[in-house]
Amino acid sequence: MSKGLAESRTELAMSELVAEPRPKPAVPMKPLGIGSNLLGYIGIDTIIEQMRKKTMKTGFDFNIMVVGQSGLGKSTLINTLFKSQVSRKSASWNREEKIPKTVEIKAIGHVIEEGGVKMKLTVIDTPGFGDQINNENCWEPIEKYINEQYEKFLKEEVNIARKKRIPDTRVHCCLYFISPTGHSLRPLDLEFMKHLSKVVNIVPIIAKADTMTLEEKMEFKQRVRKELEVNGIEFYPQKEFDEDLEDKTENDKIRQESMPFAVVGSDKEYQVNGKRVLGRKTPWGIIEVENLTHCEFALLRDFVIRTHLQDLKEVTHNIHYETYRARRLNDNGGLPPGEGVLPPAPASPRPATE
Ligand SMILES: Nc1nc2c(ncn2[C@@H]2O[C@H](COP(=O)(O)OP(=O)(O)OP(=O)(O)O)[C@@H](O)[C@H]2O)c(=O)[nH]1
Ligand SMILES: [Mg+2]
Repeated sequence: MSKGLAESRTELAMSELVAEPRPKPAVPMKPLGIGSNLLGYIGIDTIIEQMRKKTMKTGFDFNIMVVGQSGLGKSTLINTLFKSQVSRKSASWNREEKIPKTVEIKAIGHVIEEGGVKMKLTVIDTPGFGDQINNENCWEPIEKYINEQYEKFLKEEVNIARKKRIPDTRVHCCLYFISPTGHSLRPLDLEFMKHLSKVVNIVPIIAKADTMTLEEKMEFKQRVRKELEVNGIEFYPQKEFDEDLEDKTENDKIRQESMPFAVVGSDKEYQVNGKRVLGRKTPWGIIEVENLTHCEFALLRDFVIRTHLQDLKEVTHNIHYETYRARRLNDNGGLPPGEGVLPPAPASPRPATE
């Protein structure tokens, strides 16, 4: 079912927009004045092609983080993502040994190229949290990491000699792993999401979904949605950022039906009907992670990469980073600390330009 990344939303939208290729003018057209031929072709629609070419040249960054209690399969899901259709074509990823317990925040990067477009996918793995006797404020190291990336970006942005293209290490999406208890969210889950949903796009997911029956899964999903609503926790895609009715209709469906995606992870491959698939072998058969009748991993991957990637990046930049930037600049007289404060502008009049 999976097709290339090149057929992402952007490209589909482009093919719709440029349904009928128009001839390009041989010489740039003069601006239209009053009385000029209003029916003449200007070439505004070529902007899409120009943007496409630029993106092909520069590529883009996408950074995704996994967070949750220890042992819920975060590191495994990262491997699943890298080994799945996302990067199978370019995979040089051959880690067969057992995944150890994660002890520090670690970013793993991978360049994926499809249809001439390069994506630098970075997955940030975090150690399980909530294992301590006192779990108060245990989300702090994660919030600190997220803010550090905003700070790095801000420092680059306010530099006088700033880079043409600022490397983007900001976390665009945070997958929050919920334990498949079938009961309710733990206070820790609620606390984490309450705090972090203000600084990053959180996508809640139910981990190890193979441990639940179909009915249990449906009920649990409903209960989690309800609890998030009752506690006023906004996850991605946030209602307030829907841009139009089309967005709202599409996102309402995701918010009310798909979330939280119930996923299964595995980095082991098995032979099923003559095809090699990623799966988990059990006495009852093989659970295929990319088979939609088995779990929602493929839905999650498509949501994050094929339909909402650009939006995740935009919300990160326009909302979360902007909030951080405004707060930071406000606190420090217009510049981040350590950079000094600009002296007042000279009172002398500007030199004449003409
Ligand atoms: N049943 C089931 N087991 C899984 C799944 N994903 C991972 N596991 C198993 O769960 C165990 C822990 O997986 P990890 O990926 O190391 O978990 P983690 O969340 O990274 O743990 P920490 O690094 O301690 O935070 C391993 O034995 C995995 O094989 C899943 O979807 N279903
Ligand atoms: Mg781990």
